[in-house]
Amino acid sequence: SNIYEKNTITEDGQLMLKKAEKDQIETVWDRYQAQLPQCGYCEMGLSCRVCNMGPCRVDPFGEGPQKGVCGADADIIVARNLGRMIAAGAAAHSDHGRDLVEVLENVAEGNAPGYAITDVEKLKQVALDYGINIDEKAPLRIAGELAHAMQGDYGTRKKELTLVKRAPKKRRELWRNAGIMPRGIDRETSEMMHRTHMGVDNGWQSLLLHALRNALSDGWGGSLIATEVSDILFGTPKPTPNTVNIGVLKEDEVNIVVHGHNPVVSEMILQACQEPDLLRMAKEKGAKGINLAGLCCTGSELLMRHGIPVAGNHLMTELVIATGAVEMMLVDYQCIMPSLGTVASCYHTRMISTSDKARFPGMEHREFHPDNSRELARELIREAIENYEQRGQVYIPVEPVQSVGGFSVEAIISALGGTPAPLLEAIKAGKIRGVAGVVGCNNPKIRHDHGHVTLTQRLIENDILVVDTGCAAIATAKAGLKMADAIRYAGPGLKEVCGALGIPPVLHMGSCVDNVRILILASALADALGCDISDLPVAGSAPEWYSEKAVSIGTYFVASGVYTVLGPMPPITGSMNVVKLLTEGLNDVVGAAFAVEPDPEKAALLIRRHIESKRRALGLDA
Ligand code: NFS
Ligand code: SF4
Repeated sequence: SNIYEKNTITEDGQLMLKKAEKDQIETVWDRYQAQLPQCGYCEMGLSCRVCNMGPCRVDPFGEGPQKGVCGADADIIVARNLGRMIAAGAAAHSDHGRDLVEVLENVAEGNAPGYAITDVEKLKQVALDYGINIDEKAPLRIAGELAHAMQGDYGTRKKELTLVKRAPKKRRELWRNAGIMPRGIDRETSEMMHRTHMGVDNGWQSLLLHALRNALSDGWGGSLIATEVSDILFGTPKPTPNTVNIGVLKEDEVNIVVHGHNPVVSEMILQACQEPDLLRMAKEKGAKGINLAGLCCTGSELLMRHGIPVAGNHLMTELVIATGAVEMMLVDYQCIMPSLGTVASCYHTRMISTSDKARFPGMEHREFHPDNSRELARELIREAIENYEQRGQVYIPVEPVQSVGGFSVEAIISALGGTPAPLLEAIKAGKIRGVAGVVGCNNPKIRHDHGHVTLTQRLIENDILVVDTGCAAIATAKAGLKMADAIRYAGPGLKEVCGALGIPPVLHMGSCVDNVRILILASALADALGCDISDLPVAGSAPEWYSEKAVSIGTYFVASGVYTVLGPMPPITGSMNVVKLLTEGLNDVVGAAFAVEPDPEKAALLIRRHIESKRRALGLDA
């Protein structure tokens, strides 16, 4: 096999890599090769840059120094480094959530033209969760009070985050008893930064326990707020057909691509793309229309709510530009490679950064705020249309793949006829053995999409329903596992159930903040069975993860009671104490633990074994 096939399983990826090579475009895979061999100390988590007596490293072979200048040993250094990864991931999700709360507040005050309350039912329901009296109040007034109450969750006033009430009762008691109940979203992240300062928390166990609490403040706090407020503002997703891969770009239309995470920008771009005067302008310039496509999680946000096509996931973001077909790419924040501006400089593509907190070389900065979004989006689309004339040769080598997305918990429950009971019955009867979440990123250390697709195939073949999010969800969609007739890839039981419901065996549940939808689904199943999440035949996995956000997600899954298998090894092998706690000891603390298995075939076996053992413990196959 050639180098292209070694890097990615996808046809569009392979063909685009060839094109990029011809165009002399440097990609993420080239830079990864140039970094090899990567630092062994850092790979094991044994280097520390926390203070300026360092940097320090601990020798894993026991010959060189075993302590940093301050006296920290391998256990402390590894635990501190992992804690800081989780803090960064939780901060990213939660700050994204905060931006949505600010838009909600601006909508309530009438300062956000173009934004509105789209799902009033959900607004009311979340407001009730916050203890807000909604009687005879106008939606905008409720929205204002809800935004204010959510801001309280970010701070120090609370003893417990409001939305943990959606977790099963047993789980909340467990968190209280273990001392890991999240109190404030920013508080837990800030405390993690404090604890990992030199000379504060030097107990590797207490550091890791706080890391669980910090991750829970993301899953049951910042991310959950991000998802709920996105649904309130832009609508709760319903099953919608869509198309995926690089073939969604159109040769004869103005192609506009949104990349990043926050729907606050991409939703406004979508509105502008649909405006008749701009469509007319595109036609005057000789284009057949305006084609909006997404990348990564903001792509999944638009796909979930509007069926907007997605051109690719994380490792495809440079290659999308190399088609020469993109008039404009707009980015907000997170997972946007700082190389994109350089790639775009070889084509006519205009690169626009939109967030006050995220700048990139080779991009033009045009800042979006709730009060100027609508106007700015129109202005930028006009400029993108102007740019159509500058196009050179275009290379779009594949046809798009059909898929179905939009499976919010509400949509799943409604597909089931209003209650989770039919899903439970299918699980009890053994037609569906269990449910697995396949989530997370791409990483050039793993053949692109191979982990996601192979693992998902093995699971559905064995009657395990797969729910996915983020770049994993885009991978399985591209592989055809979400086509209307994808049940042919499923085992007999899963095929029967999904066939009857008219759903694919792999359900796209959204972006990475939407992993909380999986938590809510698991809680609904646990409540219906009268058990805890850790008793359920469910599992999680992140076969190709790369980001700090993914570490936070994996950790809040485990802390919520979900056994989670990671593909790439996190930087912890320098401390066997930390490795053992995370892979075994946590079972005694939270009833779940991590496993690490880069081979998706083997990871599928681990998950199947886990699901079968949970079934036995519940007495399901007696
Ligand atoms: Ni999630 Fe989305 Fe993708 Fe990974 Fe990045 S885009 S938030 S972090 S790479 S899945
Ligand atoms: Fe070195 Fe300790 Fe400072 Fe880390 S905190 S850099 S181990 S002296």
